[in-house]
Amino acid sequence: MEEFTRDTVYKDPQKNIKKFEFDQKVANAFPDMIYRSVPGYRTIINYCGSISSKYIKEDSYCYDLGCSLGASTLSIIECNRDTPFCLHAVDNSVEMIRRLEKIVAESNEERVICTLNDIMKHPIENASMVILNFTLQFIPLCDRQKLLSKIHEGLNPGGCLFFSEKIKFPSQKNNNLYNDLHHEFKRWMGYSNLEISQKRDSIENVLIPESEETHLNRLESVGFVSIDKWFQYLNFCSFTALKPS
Ligand code: GEK
Repeated sequence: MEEFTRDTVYKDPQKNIKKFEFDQKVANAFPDMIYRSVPGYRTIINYCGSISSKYIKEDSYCYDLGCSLGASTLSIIECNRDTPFCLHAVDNSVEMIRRLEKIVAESNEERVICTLNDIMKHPIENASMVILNFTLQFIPLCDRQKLLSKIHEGLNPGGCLFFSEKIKFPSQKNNNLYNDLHHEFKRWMGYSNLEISQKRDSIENVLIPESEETHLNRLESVGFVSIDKWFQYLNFCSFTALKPS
């Protein structure tokens, strides 16, 4: 069994805060880190599984893009026990994908294929469902349209994109308010002010949030329909969007 630790990555004062990376330290603490940092994370993961069972079709592919340690992947597998399909879990962090490979091997699940790859380069085809859970925010702004267009192209008619992001609010006032509330959430989850501020400095310009309006316009512009926000907790949202049948 893989052993994961409590997130102490930013616990001690750091002289030079290095740019956030999905490295060994982060991968070892990732389940705890994301649970204590993303409001509503467990709900999103659980519903990702439930919603997938409405869309995943026999003999099709599902893609979990930026899968990390496979929380969405495993939720989907659990909710589609009897469906013969194949799930491609893709991440460009070697530390994440190696750990996920071990988890999948230990579960004897043959429907999951783990691939170390940049999602910009990964082919998408015959897809009944694509998951982008908190991944687009790490893709350079100039590539986001191209990625969504590729996902739309690779989805079968009626296929579903399940998409979750940290969002930015259009007004600076609201943005500051929700950032403060998010930091309060992290304090409730046991992070110190030092941990919160060091993580914030490290992830700035690495995680680039956009407004809900920007996301909706982009999804629409590449051809998605029935774009619905099914969940929001502070500045964290989750959407479903369909390729027309
Ligand atoms: C979850 N979805 O638990 N190609 C492939 N992977 C990438 C790329 C890229 N270009 N850029 C970033 N990643 C997961 C959580 S975490 C979100 C996703 C977070 C990967 C990166 O290595 C990391 O594993 C993941 O996207 C983002 O539901 O940490 O806030």
